[in-house]
Amino acid sequence: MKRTVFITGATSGIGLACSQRFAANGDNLIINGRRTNRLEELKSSLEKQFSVKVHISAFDVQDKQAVFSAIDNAAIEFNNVDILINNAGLALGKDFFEEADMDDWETMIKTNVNGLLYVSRAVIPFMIKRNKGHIINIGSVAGIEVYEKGNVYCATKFAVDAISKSMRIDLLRYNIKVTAIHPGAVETEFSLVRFKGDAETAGKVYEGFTPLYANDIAETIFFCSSLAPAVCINELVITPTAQANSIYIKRVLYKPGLSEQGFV
Ligand code: NDP
Ligand code: 8X3
Repeated sequence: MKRTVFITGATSGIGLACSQRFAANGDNLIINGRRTNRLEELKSSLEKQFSVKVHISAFDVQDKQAVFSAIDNAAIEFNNVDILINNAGLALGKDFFEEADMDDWETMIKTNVNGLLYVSRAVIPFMIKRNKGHIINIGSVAGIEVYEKGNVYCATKFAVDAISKSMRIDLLRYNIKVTAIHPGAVETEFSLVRFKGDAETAGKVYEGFTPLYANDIAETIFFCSSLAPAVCINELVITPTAQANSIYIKRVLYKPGLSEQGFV
């Protein structure tokens, strides 16, 4: 059956892969992000390829007013929303607590926590009206164990975990499913954003092991969204086989200057 799926952060990485996976299933989409050129290209390619309807809802999730006015002004599209994928998010910097840039902290909190809250509050009334819906929040292994220099990024993902758990309780009476997906290392634009365009440092994050790719997460999210109405996956942690948790990754490094093999 065709569903309507609202995906935040659809211009790249996991959100982009979800857009492609759900469209391939024949689902109609509402896609969000700030880079409107990418949203327009995505809309036109998905509509052409899969004959689905794609509505663009471009806004910055940090901006409460923009979130509510974009969603309220497109009530016709949002009326039918079956699945909300709260994916928009980012890390900025990886620094010791006392050295980290406090503007980076604020941007992460405003995006990963406030943004998820605003979007959810704007969309949930449409689900309540239909007495059904599925909210899928993208957390992280960083929201399960903290790691050195992860401080505030980890805190935002711990918040996503807590918000998901409390949404699940509070929305029980409306028959709304809440799933939290906690990925490990996924090679996307995530590290390029985190290291502010430094491609060499970003590349090192995925060196010496096979990471997850955005499609792996999209496939997992799609699976969670396709179960019987009475079945909900509450939480799911997914890592590369070479990653045990947010701290331990088995890397085999052969590069000059990184000649030792083994765990890093
Ligand atoms: P990408 O950088 O590839 O994608 C991030 C997406 O979020 C982009 O589409 C970006 O769109 C959007 N976004 C960022 N800030 C905002 C904003 N203020 N308003 C609207 N959209 C925004 O990274 P990933 O795909 O890897 O990340 C997706 C989610 O997965 C994030 O929540 C991340 O924390 C989480 N995650 C990622 C992991 C990884 O290893 N990659 C592991 C665990 C979790 P635009 O710039 O156009 O606004
Ligand atoms: C992204 C994964 O380990 O870089 O959430 O924090 S990690």
